[in-house]
Amino acid sequence: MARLVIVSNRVSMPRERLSRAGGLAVALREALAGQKDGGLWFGWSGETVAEPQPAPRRASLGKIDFAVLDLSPAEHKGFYTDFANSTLWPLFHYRLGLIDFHRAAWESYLSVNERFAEQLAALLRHDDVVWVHDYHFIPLAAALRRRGVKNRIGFFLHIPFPAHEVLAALPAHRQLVADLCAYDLVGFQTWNDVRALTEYVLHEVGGRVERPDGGIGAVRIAAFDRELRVAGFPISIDTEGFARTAAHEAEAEDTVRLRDSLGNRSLVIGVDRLDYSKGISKRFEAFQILLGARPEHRGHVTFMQIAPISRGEVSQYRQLRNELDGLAGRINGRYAEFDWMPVRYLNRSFTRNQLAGFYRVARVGLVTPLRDGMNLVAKEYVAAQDGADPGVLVLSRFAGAAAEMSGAVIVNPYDTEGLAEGLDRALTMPLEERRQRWQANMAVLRGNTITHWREGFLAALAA
Ligand code: GDG
Repeated sequence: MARLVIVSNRVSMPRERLSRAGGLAVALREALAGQKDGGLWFGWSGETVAEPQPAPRRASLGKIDFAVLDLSPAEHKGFYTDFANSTLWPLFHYRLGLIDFHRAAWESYLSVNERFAEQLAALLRHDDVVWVHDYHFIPLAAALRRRGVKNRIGFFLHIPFPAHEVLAALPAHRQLVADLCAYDLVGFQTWNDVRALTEYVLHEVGGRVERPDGGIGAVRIAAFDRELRVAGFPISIDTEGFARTAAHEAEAEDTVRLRDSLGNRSLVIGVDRLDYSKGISKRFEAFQILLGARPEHRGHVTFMQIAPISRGEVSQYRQLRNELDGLAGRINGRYAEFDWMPVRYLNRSFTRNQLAGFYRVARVGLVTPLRDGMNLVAKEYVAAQDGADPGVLVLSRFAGAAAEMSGAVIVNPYDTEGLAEGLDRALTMPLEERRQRWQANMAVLRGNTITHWREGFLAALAA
C-alpha cells in the first residue's frame, strides 16, 4: 500500500478537538492512519499572516504527517473569499445572481494553487497516491503535472457540479474543466453530477465519453488530451457510531433539558451552517404557512433551527443573517403565546454529541437546501432515531442525499406551501409508516457508511 496524501483546504491539525470537527475530518484522519506506509495531510493552516513562510509548517501524530501553509491577506481575499466562496460556491449551487466574478480573484485562485502545488511537489514520493478535496483546489493536479508529477491523483468534489449552461456563466469555465481533467479519477456526490460533467465534455469541448457496459461503474472521459474516469461516490456518515452516540445521549443532561422544555410538544429540528444554499429562509416561511393554515399545530409544535454563523466576511451571508433574524422575530411576534415560542433560533454551534441527542428528540428533521452536494445532517438525523418510535426526515429533492433516502418525505423547497404540507404530513404520520420509512433509510445508511465511501474512492483510484 502506497502512502496516501490528502489535500484539503482546512487541515484538522493534531491539536484540534475532534468533538467539534465534522465526521469528514475524522474519516480522513482514519484513512491516513490506516495506511501501512502512513499518510500526509496537506493544506491551508486556516491562518492568514502578513508574510507567509514559503515552506509548510509540519506536525505529526502517529503515522500521520501534517504540512500546512498560511495565506497572505491578499490571497485570503482573492483565492478564498472572492473566488472560492463568492464565485465557485454560488455558481456550483446554481445561484448565478449571487456571483461576483473578478479576474483578479481568478488569478489569485490560480496562483495559490500554483504555490501550494510547488510546495506539495517537493514533499511527494514517486509512489504516493494523492487525494485532493473540494472546489478550492480544482487546478491543483494540473499545477502538479506542470511540475512533472506523474503520481495517481484523485479529486472529490463535496458540492454539486453544475449543469453545462450554468457552468458556462463562469468566464474561465473551459480552463477550470481542462484543469479538472488533469486528475486520474474525479468523484462526485451523485450520478447527476457525473452527468453534468459528461454533458459539458460532450457539448462544450467535443470530448469523448464512454459509459461502461451495463451502465454501472465509472464513466471514461477523453478531453483536453487527457483520459480520466468519473464516478459517483455518495459520502456518508459513521452510521452505527452515530446511532450509538445518539442512543447514549438520549439520557444526557442537555437532551433531557431539551425534552423537558418541550413538554408534550413535537420538535422540528434544522441544523445547518448559516448558508444561503441551505434554504433556511424558505423553511422559516413554510413553518409560518403551516401555523397559519393549520391552527391545530399552534402551541403543539416547536421549530428549533441551529445555524452557526459561517463566512461572515461575505456580504451575502450577512444579508441572510439579517433576513433570518427578521423572519424568526416576525413568526414569534405573530404566533407566540405566553407559554409557547414557535421558533427557537440559535446562531451557535453545539458538540456532535449534543446534536445527536437533539436529533433523537425531534419528531421531524427538516432539511431543505436549494442545492446541496449531499447533506450529512439528513443522514445524521436518520441514524440518531429510536427505531421503535422514529422521527420523519423531510428532505429537499435538491440535496444529493435525496437520491438515497427513499424513506424521506421529499419536498421542493421553492414551493413553500408544498413544504408546509410535507411538514404537516410528517408531523401527523402514523407510527407504522414512520417505522417503515425509517427502516428504508437506515438500510441505505448501513450499506453505505463513510468507510464505504472512503474505501470505494481509494479502490477506484488505485484500480
Ligand atoms: C459540504 C457540502 C456535503 C453543523 N452544525 C454543527 C455541526 N454541524 C455538522 C453537521 C454535519 C456537518 O456539520 C455539515 O455537513 P453538511 O453535509 O450538512 O453540509 P456542509 O457543511 O455544507 O458540507 C455538503 C459535505 O460537504 C460533505 O461532503 O454533504 O453537501 O455542502 O456533520 O452535523 N457540528 C457541530 N456543531 C454544530 O453546531 N459539532
